[in-house]
Amino acid sequence: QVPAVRGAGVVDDLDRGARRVLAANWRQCATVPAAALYPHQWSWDSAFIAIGLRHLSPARAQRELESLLGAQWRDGRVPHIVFDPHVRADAYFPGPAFWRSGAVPGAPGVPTSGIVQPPAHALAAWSTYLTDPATARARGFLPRIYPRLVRWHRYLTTRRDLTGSGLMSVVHPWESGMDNSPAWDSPLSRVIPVPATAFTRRDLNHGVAAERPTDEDYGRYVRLARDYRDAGYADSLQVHGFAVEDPLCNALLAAGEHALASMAAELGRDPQPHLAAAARLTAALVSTLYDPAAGMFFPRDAHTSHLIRTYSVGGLAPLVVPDLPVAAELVRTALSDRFRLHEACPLPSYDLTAADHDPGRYWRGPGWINTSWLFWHGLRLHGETALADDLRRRLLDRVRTAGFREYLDPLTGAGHGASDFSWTAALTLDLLR
Ligand code: 9WN
Repeated sequence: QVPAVRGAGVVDDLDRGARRVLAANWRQCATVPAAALYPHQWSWDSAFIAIGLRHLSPARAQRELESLLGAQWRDGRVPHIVFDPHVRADAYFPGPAFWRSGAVPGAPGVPTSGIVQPPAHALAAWSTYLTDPATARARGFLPRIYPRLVRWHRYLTTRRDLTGSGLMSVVHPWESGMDNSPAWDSPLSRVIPVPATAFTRRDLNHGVAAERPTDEDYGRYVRLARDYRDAGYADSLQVHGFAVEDPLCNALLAAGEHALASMAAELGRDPQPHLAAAARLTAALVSTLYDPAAGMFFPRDAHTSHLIRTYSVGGLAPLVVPDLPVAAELVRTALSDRFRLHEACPLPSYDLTAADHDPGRYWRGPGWINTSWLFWHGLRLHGETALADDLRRRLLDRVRTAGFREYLDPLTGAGHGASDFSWTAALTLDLLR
């Protein structure tokens, strides 16, 4: 039964609507983020999708994560895209022919990209387990997933610690999950774009140019990905023209170590190494990326060691870290004019007071449900129940009015980007619980 949808996308029954989206976007063993624009499996999308799917079908949520982790490389990296070989080669750029994972020793049989995305997976796996431990035990979910998650985190904390700070670096804007965030403008300015004639974008077949990254952005993305590929996906500052210690990724790693500790205890193993890793990451996050005067976390350029003082929603993400010593300060910043937590919804991806805030263009202003969900999760974790409940109510209202869009204008609520976007539907299901 398709729920009644009126006008621009009003959804009368959020629960049924979300289930419809997730059913339509399911492919054998994983969910695509959006049928036309993103027709393969994406890494951090699958983590958020599992968080919603667990209410619908715990077994399917487990399969979502197992299929992604099944494409893990021998060095521990979990690729940002696992390609569906049945999908037309020209459906998405850059596709398997660009990444050439098949030529890399230690890459899986299925074609994948060679870069990563924010590590939300341990958090998702533990939440999935907790929803239905009996099904998880019957399927052997934890024994299967835990060792892979451990190797994934080890890759990030060792090979991706490019400066010795104890923090991981992202080496491509796509790795941050916030591709064209203004936070990347300064480190990207050193990267010479390949000419737009050297590649064919496919995203513009399905998305409006004014809501997507520019051709110049893409020229830089292609340059960085090509250089990484041609270096055999080796990790070192010499190889990476762009390398940034990102608060969002490092916060998810720290929160993920707490989740791994719970999994270890459940499996009868010692949780202590994970708790120690979480404490180390939290300390490094605060001492290296937190600016007390601003009450904000900023990314750090690994090449120059300078903080990038741009207010992006990624700098609020450390609220997901249990025991974060500066949680109250971060909530204050979210309530300030830059993010207007009390009224803007979803939480803007970028500073509302910045002259170049663009409420319709991707990660340069619009609000996204996943980063808002992370902040909501963090508010609950730190005892900010009233703020959390208020944010949850307003997020659901926004989705009810705009539909399951990819991103929304944080002040008007107008929908942008893809429709029937999977993590919007999945996280709506979670917020409804
Ligand atoms: C590149 C799938 C992904 C999300 C990212 C979002 C967007 C891809 C693209 O879509 O990125 O990975 O083609 O623009 O920025 O966060 O995971 O939904």
